[in-house]
Order: sequence, then C-alpha cells, then structure tokens
Amino acid sequence: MKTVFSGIQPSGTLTLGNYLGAMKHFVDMQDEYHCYFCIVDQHAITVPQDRIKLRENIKSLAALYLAVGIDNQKATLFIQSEVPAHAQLGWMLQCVSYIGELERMTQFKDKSEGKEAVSASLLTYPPLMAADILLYKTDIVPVGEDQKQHLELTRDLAERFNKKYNDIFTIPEVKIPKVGARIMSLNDPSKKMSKSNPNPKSYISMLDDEGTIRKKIKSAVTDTDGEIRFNREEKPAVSNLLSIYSLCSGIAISDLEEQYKGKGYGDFKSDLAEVVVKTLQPIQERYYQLIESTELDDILDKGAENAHKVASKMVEKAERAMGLGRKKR
Ligand code: ATP
Ligand code: LTN
Repeated sequence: MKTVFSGIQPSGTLTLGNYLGAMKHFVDMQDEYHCYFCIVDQHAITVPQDRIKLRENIKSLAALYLAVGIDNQKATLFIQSEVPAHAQLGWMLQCVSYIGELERMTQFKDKSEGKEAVSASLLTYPPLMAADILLYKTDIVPVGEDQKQHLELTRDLAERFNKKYNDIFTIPEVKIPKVGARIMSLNDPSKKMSKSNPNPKSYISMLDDEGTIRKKIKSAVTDTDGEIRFNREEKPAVSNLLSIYSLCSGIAISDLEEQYKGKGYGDFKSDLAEVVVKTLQPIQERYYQLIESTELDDILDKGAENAHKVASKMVEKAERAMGLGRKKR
C-alpha cells in the first residue's frame, strides 16, 4: 500500500481554499492509502504567533480534520512538535540545502517581502517540510498548487542526500487537484485565498456562520460585463466563484454557465452562498461536538505515538548515513 503525507499549518481558522484545495481530497485518499495527516505547528511559528491563539488553533485544526471525515482508525493524525524526528531530520536536511535554492522559493519571497525582521526559519522552512514528508517513506503528497515548488525542492533534497550519503529516502510525487488547486481571494482574484490575510472579507472561513458566508459572497468582487462565464484571464473573479460553486455542488462548470445564461450576478451569488452553506454546515456541526469532547486528546496521543515509531527509525538511518553520534553497539 502506498503512503500519503500532508500537513496543514495551525495559523488561523482554515478557509474554503484549504478545504477545496487540500482537506477534501485527504478524506478520499484514506481508504486507498496509508495516510499521515499532520498539524504542522513548527511551520506556523516561522512567523510570529500568539501563544494562546496557537494552542487554540492546533486543537481547532485537529477537530476540523476529524469533522471533514478523517478517520483515526484509517489514518494517523498528529501534531508535528510532538514527534521530535521532524526537527531532527529537518536540521540534517538544512545541511544539504543551498541558501540560493531556498531564496528562490516564492513563499519565502512573499512572506519576507517588505518586512524588516525576517526570521531565519522562514528561509529554512522547506527543509523542515521535506523532513515531514521523507520521514514516512511517502509516495504521494496531496497539496494545493502553491506547494508545488516546495515539493520539487523536497525531491531534489532527497535525491541529493541519497546520492551523497546513502539511498534511504523514497522520492515523493506531488498530487494537485485539477480544479480547486488555487482558490483565489474574494476581494482580489490575483491573490490566493489565505487564512493569514488580515482582511476577513477576502476569505470564507470553514467556521463562518450562515449570515457571514452570505455577506462575504455578496460583497465578493466580480466585473462589469455581467456575464457568468469561465475565463481565468478575462474574468478571474467570476471564474473563481464558478470553481467554488462547481466544487461545492458537484455540478460541472459548463452546466453552471448554461444554467446562469442571461441571469445576473445577484441570483448567481445567492445560489452560490446556499451551496457553500450546505457544504460547510454538516462539517461545522461535527466540529462543535468534537471540540467539546475528550476523544481529541486520545486520538492525538495515539497519532503521535504511531508517527514516532516510524519516524524515529528514519532519523536513525539518516544519522547513520551522515555519521552522526556513535555507531550502535
Ligand atoms: P497561510 O495562509 O497561513 O500561509 P496556507 O493556508 O497557505 O497558510 P496551509 O494551511 O499550510 O497554508 O495550507 C494547507 C493546504 O491548503 C496546502 O496543501 C495548501 O496548498 C492548500 N491551500 C492553501 N491555500 C489554498 C487555496 N487558496 N486554494 C487551494 N488550496 C490551498
Ligand atoms: N508548507 C505547507 C504546509 C506543510 C506541508 C508539509 C504540506 C508543511 N509540511 C508536508 C504537505 C506535506 C504550506 O504552507 N501549506
């Protein structure tokens, strides 16, 4: 059975973009693959986080993973910082990374642009992400489009390590969904929808209530020609809304174009709000049950224990390959 690994940062409440680009697909994969899903809190602290908020976000993300349908009997769900192997292998992989290749990462450029104090960890984020993946002999990494470059670097680092030291790492493949890999911001379709955007109108949070969802969709930017048709270049905002509609309803984009021929943005937006509410409501119901329950901690304890067993073996292999410590007796 092939192995799947993916991670999400507890850097705020997940958006509809995170759901449609990543989480939704995790659920489909757990029957077919050996899955690890991680709450990557060590990645979240590459930018400043409030201690209390971070703790809340970690717990909330764990509950959301389960609320969308991740089954802890099928998949391992765990918190990155509770498995020390991640930081250990992350360091070793930093030692085979070049500053030049890390500086070329668009996520680094975006997050450091215009900032005075840029943490070193923002630059060394990709080797830690590579460690997350390589620790579990991962074959497939399901992510949104924005992570493609990091996956290419992960493959380069694994190949470099295998060649230089010993052939221990599996080279992972990236899996990006055909539609929904890049859901755009509601108020600026040139930017991806992001949970760390300071303007809440730019995203739909997975926990937004019905009224908020309706308001946000109503105020989403469109354009002036009034036509509901899909064309990313000419009509990026409407195309983004059509993608969201299609993914939430299961109706093909071409059928939606047909359905809304001659109709205005008003009708389209109120129907879209309806399908988004319908998609998120059952998830929210399960979420609020889980967040109150005690089973969350048990699941995360078990998850960390499982992950540790597998990951610590790979750390040992990597240390042996690099000559760290003493030879095992
Ligand atoms: P931040 O905005 O805090 O930097 P993020 O939402 O970009 O975070 P993660 O939470 O770690 O980053 O992303 C989790 C998963 O969601 C990744 O696989 C990522 O590719 C995917 N993803 C993030 N934003 C979008 C989006 N707008 N559309 C589709 N997929 C997305
Ligand atoms: N870098 C990713 C989050 C992430 C990840 C991972 C995704 C950290 N480690 C391993 C897949 C596999 C992001 O910013 N979205």
